[in-house]
Amino acid sequence: MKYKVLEVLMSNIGEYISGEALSEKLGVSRTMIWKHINDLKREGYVLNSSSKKGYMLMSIPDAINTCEIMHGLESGLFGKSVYCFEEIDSTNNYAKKIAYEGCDDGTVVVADRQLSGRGRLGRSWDSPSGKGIFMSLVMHPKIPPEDMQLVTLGASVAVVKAIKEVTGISAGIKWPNDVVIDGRKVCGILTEMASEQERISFLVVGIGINVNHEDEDFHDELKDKAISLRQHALKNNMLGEGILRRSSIIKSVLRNLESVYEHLNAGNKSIIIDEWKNLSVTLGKDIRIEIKGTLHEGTARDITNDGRLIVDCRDNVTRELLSGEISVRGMLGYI
Ligand code: BT5
Repeated sequence: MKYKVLEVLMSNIGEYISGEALSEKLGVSRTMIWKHINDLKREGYVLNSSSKKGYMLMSIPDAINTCEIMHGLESGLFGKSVYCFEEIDSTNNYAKKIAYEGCDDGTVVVADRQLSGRGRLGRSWDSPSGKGIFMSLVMHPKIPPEDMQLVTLGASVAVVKAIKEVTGISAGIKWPNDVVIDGRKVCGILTEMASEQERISFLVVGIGINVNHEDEDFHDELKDKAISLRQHALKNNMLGEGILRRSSIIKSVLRNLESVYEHLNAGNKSIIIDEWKNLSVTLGKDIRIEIKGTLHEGTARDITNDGRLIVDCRDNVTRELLSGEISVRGMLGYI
């Protein structure tokens, strides 16, 4: 109910709405409305209260809640069902649980903080409170399991577009799943699949984006390989109103990812591949790859139409790499 009150206030931002009107509209007592208003104030919403005129929403914090995410959401399928948590072990874990229980295609799970955020291959994802976006989407794509990698590539394209739309920052994609700015990682994507008899039962696409981290919010071992949007924006005098609103970025990711999803379901793989290639910072680079403990050096030439990286190696062998089994490092630094 608290977020129903917020929804009405957000639709009338800058205008007073009386306690009586709120109570009639939402079918709860004025005392309950007053209690919810106080709760919202505690969450950082700035509200003017006037005994004669009622309540007016003045400013909105960078909060993660269902109302913030669903208000003004332009995607149709993605975000019809949204689960928000202040704290959770991992949004991917929760998304997998509800996917097994049969939740809808496009269900979104978001948390303000993760206690055991996960990366690939048992690695962890640093997820401090109030700083980043930690979200997972449940999808039932109409594609064969071997094309799953395209969903990860498409998700990275959607993230780059959303970052550009909301903040003006240009990011690139390091194959297969990292979004990078200034050679540092700003976003990681973890796609997990449940399949049966040659078909995908569901995918969970987990997206972590560093948004408002300051230098001290990154552990020492991440300080020179991670970056937040805020850090880049501050360095480049791009931080207009002084705050990057995580919910705006989430909404833009959902809209852009929905368009990727529609292309994939319609069999238009080449649109995703071409967009990915335009944003790639890996193609054309000399890279070092590790396959089952052996190091190879070569040039990343292209990707296949199911998303494998084609590398011309120095030993004159061309290798096609599928994510998950290898690690890629640039010869010069992180990319
Ligand atoms: C990834 O793995 O990049 C996938 C990360 C996916 C995180 C999201 S958050 C929502 C959803 N729920 C989850 O539990 N996970 C997903 P990988 O390529 O394995 O990269 C992991 C490595 O990135 C770590 O070993 C660190 O070196 C580095 N790293 C960890 N946290 C980071 C951060 N916040 N920013 C940049 N780099 C980080």
